[in-house]
Parts: sequence; structure tokens; C-alpha cells
Amino acid sequence: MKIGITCYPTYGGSGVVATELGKALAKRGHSVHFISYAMPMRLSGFQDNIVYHEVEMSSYPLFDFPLYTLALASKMVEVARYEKLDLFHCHYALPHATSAYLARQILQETNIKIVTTLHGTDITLVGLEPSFLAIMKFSIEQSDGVTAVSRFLKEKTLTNYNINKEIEVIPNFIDVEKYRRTRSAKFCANCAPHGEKVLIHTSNFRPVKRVLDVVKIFNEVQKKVSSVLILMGDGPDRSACEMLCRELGIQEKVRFLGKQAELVPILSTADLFLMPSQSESFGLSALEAMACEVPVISSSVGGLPELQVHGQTGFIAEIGDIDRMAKYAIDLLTNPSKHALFAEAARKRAIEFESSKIVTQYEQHYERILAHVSIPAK
Ligand code: GMT
Repeated sequence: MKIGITCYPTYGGSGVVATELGKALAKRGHSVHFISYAMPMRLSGFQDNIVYHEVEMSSYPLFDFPLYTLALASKMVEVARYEKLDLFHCHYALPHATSAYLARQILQETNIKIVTTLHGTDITLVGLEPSFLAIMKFSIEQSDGVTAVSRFLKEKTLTNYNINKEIEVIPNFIDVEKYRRTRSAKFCANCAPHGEKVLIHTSNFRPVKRVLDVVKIFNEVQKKVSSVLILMGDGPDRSACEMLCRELGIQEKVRFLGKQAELVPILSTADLFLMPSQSESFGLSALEAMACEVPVISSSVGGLPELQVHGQTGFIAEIGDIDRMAKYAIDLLTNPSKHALFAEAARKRAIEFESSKIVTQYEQHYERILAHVSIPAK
């Protein structure tokens, strides 16, 4: 198949999923064309069957705001026409599915299809803004195939937008060969020189991630357990978190690593992963941690209970229940045999999301869409 993938290229789950999917499809012999305004973060290095097409943004004195949706649609038309694409796969609905719809209207001489994968905040936050509601519903309904990364997200989409459309749940996935616990003595000696327990969080530091709660949970834990906190990623709440660490007097125990490309060596030093999000449609970073044998303490929101098994791979608590999350963390960190069981269960659960199985589900979804066959009910 010839597939055009459009995603946000930045540090974020939907871009990661889109890029890893594209790379896996290319390895299976499909021609994959990434179309975005910058090279997706995990798309470095040459790989057979992958071409990256950059959306050029022209500036014109009249355009106070860049016309990205139109520029993207134009690039999609160009790539589809000359590369003879079979389908566009849009990750994150707005504006990608809207641009794809426009492109398909222009490409009337072809039979190109649109598959849209819903990731989370496109549905739970952005699309719910009153000004976007109608265009979101339209763009989803006009897609030939729609997938969601969790059952939670599928239900939210159907109810929030009153959508009349089949949505197939295809969960996120992980390369369990690449994501496996390694010995990273060097990094560990640096961040936990006295054998402290290591708690970790990674995100884009948006308010929805509640990273301040991560700091507050750690503050309670470090009173009882000799420990350090590693924070990976960057975003709007980072400064507030740094300030809170100073206010609590724990700044020496908290390391802000910023954006990191190589996660496995860092995750491999961790004893616990914290994800107290306000909303989380899947929780890809929790899956990455679990694959590296790191149990997860999370909130009970969105798709997290579909990934995490409470009392086996980690613990789940109500949003904002810092005390309970801290108690769960202390319980695991002070009980080595229990921790070992949880670490093993986390890895085992992650293997259920092994990439080859899930990539096949996407391939089958494409085949059904190209053959106009409806999606089997689950
Ligand atoms: O908010 C983010 O974490 C980024 C966002 C994205 O679309 O880039 O992530 C969403 O998609 C990820 C990949 O499918 C999911 O694992 C995240 O749970 C989801 N984030 C939220 O729902 C907040």
C-alpha cells in the first residue's frame, strides 16, 4: 500500500504512535510518506520505503495567521497525486482530518481514502471548544475509517459529538524488544548515587498531566523512603514545578532532564512511574515504562484502567488523591518482593501491546477501508 501519514511532529504521544507505525509499515514493504510541517521527532535516519514531505508555509502580509490547514491540504494533494497514494492516515483529528477531506475533494480523479486516528486531547479538549464542534464532527464523519486508541476514547467520541460512525479501537503499541530493562549503571550512579529509589514521570508538562501532583506525591514519598524524582519532557507547567520543588525544599532530590530522545536507559533506572493525569486516553508513556518493568501509580481516568491492572501492574487512585498515590508508592518501594511481582506483571502486560500484533490491526483496517468492508463489531 502507499500510505500518507500526517501527524504533529513534536514531543507528544500521537506523533510517536504515527511515526512508529509508519516505520513498522515501511519495514513490511509499504511505501510511507510522512506529511507534516517538521520532521517527526522519532524519524531520524534513512529508512527504506519512507519519504518525508515538508509542508511549506508561505508568508504574505495579509496573512496575520499562518494558513496551515490549507497548506497541509495542498501538500497532501501534491503527494497523493505524484506518489499515487492509496490513503491518508491522519493522527490527531484537527486539523489533519479536515485537510485530508479538502485534499480528497480536490483529488476527484482518484479513489483515495482517509483514515483518522483519534488520540485524546483532540476529542476531550480541543474539539469540544464550541467553535470547533461542528468541524470536528464533520471531519470525523467524512473519514472513511476512524480508529480510537481506547474504548474510553471511542465512547467519548460517540457521545460528545453525537457521531454516526463506526469507530474501531486499536490500542497503542510498543516494541518490546527495544523497550526492555537494560543495565544503565552509569546513569543510575549519576542520578541516585546512594542507591536511592527512583520515581519517574515523563510528559509534555501540560496542565492536563498534573505534574504538580507528581511533585507533591514525591514530596510525601521522600519523607519515608530515600528517593529521587526524575522528570523528563518540557512544557507550560515546568517552571511552576521547579518553583514548587524549591518551596518544598526538595530541589536537590528532583532532576529535570528536559526532552530526551533515548528513554530506555533512563526508564531502566526507575522503580516507579507516576501518571496522575486529569485526562489520559491511553497513556503511552506508562506503557513504555511498563515494558521496562516499571510499575505505575496513576489516576483512574480515561483509558488508563484499560492499560493498567490495579493491584498487579501498579495502583490506580482518584484524580488529585495525592495521599493515596503516595501511600501506594511507599507500599511498593518498601516491599521488595511485592515490587518484583509488580515489575514482572507490568512487563507481561506491556507484551500484550506488542507492536507487530497492533500494526497488523492497522493494516487490516486499511485493507477493509480500501475494499469498502465495514469494521467487525467488537
Ligand atoms: O497530551 C498528550 O500526552 C499528547 C497527546 C497527543 O495526542 O500527542 O497524547 C494523547 O495521545 C497519546 C497517544 O495515543 C495517548 O497515549 C495519550 O494518553 C493522549 N493524551 C491524553 O489523552 C491527555
